[in-house]
Amino acid sequence: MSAPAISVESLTGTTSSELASAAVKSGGCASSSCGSSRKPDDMDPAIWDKIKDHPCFSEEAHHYFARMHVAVAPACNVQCNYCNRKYDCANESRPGVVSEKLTPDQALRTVVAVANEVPQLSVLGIAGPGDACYDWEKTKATFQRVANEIPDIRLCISTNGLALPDHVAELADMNVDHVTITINMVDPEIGAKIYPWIFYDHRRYGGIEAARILHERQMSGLEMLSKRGILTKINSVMIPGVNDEHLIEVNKWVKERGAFLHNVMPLISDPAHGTHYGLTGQRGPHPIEIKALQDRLEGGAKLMRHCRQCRADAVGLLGEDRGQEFGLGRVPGEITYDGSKREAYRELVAHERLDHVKAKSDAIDVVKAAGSGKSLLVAVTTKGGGRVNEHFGHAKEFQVYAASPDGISFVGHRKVEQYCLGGWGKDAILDGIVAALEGIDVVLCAKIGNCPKDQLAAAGIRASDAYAHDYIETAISAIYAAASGAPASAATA
Ligand code: CLF
Ligand code: SF4
Repeated sequence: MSAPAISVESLTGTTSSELASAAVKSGGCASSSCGSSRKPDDMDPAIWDKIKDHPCFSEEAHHYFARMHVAVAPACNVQCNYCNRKYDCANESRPGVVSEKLTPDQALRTVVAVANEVPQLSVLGIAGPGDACYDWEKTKATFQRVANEIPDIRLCISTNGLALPDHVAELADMNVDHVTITINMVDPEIGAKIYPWIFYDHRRYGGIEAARILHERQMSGLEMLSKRGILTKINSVMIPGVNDEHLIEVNKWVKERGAFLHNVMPLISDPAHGTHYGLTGQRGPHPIEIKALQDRLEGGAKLMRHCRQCRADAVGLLGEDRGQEFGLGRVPGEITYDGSKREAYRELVAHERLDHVKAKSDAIDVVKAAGSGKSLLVAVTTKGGGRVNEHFGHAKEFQVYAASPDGISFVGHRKVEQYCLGGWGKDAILDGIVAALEGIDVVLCAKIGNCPKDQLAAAGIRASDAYAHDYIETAISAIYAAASGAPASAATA
């Protein structure tokens, strides 16, 4: 599958008329009959409509659509042992200081500035640095202002669940149709090891009583959301020796209560962050332990595997963070929403996604037809659009896919430091990348130099830029078929 003359990957930074023209050249059209991408055949159309442009709720959508978070809700009613209030909410975010806390008016200006410049923007999330439901008035004021200005943006919150039942009706009234609840336990005895205290109904509770109240409120909030048809994702922080085995029970409970997705995230416990767990030596899980748990959870509540544990002020596609480009100092005091870039982008993406769905299906057929019992782990560099389109030296993460007789599936990502800065690659960084790619069989990227290619080869990893700008699955199928000794025609079908 060759790349179109103008592709989704190249759209950021173009003008709205260039975007519209790109849509026409690549076969997109402005009529509503071809304006939405094909839904998976086994999915309720109403659910597909809710997730098809949400980068967290749909793995496929994360290739095309971006989220932004606004840090408007700093207050919290729970203390988690993995959180230091100086940092972002670790429920939903990688610990790291939020650059700026915003008022609802400042948040509105920032969202408009991003929507005018980032055509992929589809979701506004409030995910810390505190709790979106506890700091409710600021959450509500922000959503009301933004929905008024940009009616088609999706609204999304992340919460610890303690104050959630008090606000489900208002969330529904405001058309918030995606909610994340962090649920780390369904047994208060385990909860007492995670939460030293909560603040509820005007007083502070500790120990098992605190965990019991939190658990009851979480379950009640989840059931209320499910009854109203609001899609709920459950985030669980995996804490080895505390709740790792227990998350199997959590998965069952949330599935029974209608959760749409379950996202198991690794505990981050760097002592430098000053959290209780960090300071007491509680370790986080190794990637292999997370994968093993996810594999055991298959068949339960559907799993999310593409989470990036993003910051509470993150902006952009998952895995990238453009928040610094839109700091308050860079946003005009007065700004008007111009939706033309987003509209043109959506037209182009609607066409591109149809093409991608077909290419992916063909690629899976090629892998199955290869008649091989082999499994390959393939790491891909991409900057979006579902294509192999990032240079090895520019990558800050690799997306990892498994190809096997069952087909091709996304299994996760590996973060790395950018190798090439200012035209030069750094040896120490390359060593780190090779270590991060342990277990990978093949690296696919848009361009790679001889030096990194040789070093990868010495570590037993083959690297190729022969599939630059192809769809990821198409490239993987060709590699898989070739490795299986399938005929060249099958490999390039
Ligand atoms: Fe933000 Fe969370 Fe909404 Fe997404 S993030 S509030 S659901 S819009 Fe997404 Fe980021 Fe993972 Fe969260 S990748 S940390 S799951
Ligand atoms: Fe920190 Fe979030 Fe836990 Fe509150 S809910 S203590 S902000 S991790």
